[in-house]
Amino acid sequence: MKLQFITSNPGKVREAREYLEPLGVEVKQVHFEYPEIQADTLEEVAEYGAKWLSERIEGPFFLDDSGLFIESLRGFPGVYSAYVYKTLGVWGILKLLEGVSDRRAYFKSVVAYWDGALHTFEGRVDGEITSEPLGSDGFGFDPIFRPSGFEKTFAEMTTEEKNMISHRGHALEAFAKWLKENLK
Ligand code: ITT
Repeated sequence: MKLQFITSNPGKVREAREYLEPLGVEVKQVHFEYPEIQADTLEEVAEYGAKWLSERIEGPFFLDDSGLFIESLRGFPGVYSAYVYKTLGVWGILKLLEGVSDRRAYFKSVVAYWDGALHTFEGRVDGEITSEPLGSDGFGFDPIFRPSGFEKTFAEMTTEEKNMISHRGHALEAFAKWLKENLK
């Protein structure tokens, strides 16, 4: 089957393809700007976006809304991650954490799938913010995020390694399981 993935982010597409294509799901990237409302949670942002798109896009599609939540910054940048990445970047985050010993953070991803009804799938990965950027793979905040129990940052991992433990990998896993059970 073929599914439309509404996103402007090629890193997300690479990860979704790597995960879903071996399962027989072809992923077609569709660029279609949708409103990302100002809300407290990723779930609200994803659900609003999916409903808005459902009135404008033919056929089933999914989107992914994700963010980096830093404990000592009370969850910032969270739902504002895309904007903060564009404005402050990884160096801006490192600057905010200068001298801060509590480096705990997590990534969260909400995948919203629309097929006439809305289905959402979530994933989370815990880890810490490194003191410097490491690695050149991945995208976004990957060079400064080291998942718990690993020596490498996400940017030092292959897409396959990252998918096995990441927030998006877990959300895609739940999504793939649901597709398998519901699309017989
Ligand atoms: P679309 O909305 O078009 O899909 P986007 O990049 O704007 O693309 P989001 O609104 O979900 O995506 O923003 C999430 C931001 O959080 C993203 O731009 C990255 O900076 C960061 N992010 C999310 N997942 C990440 C990951 O797996 N690795 C590194 N950074 C990530």
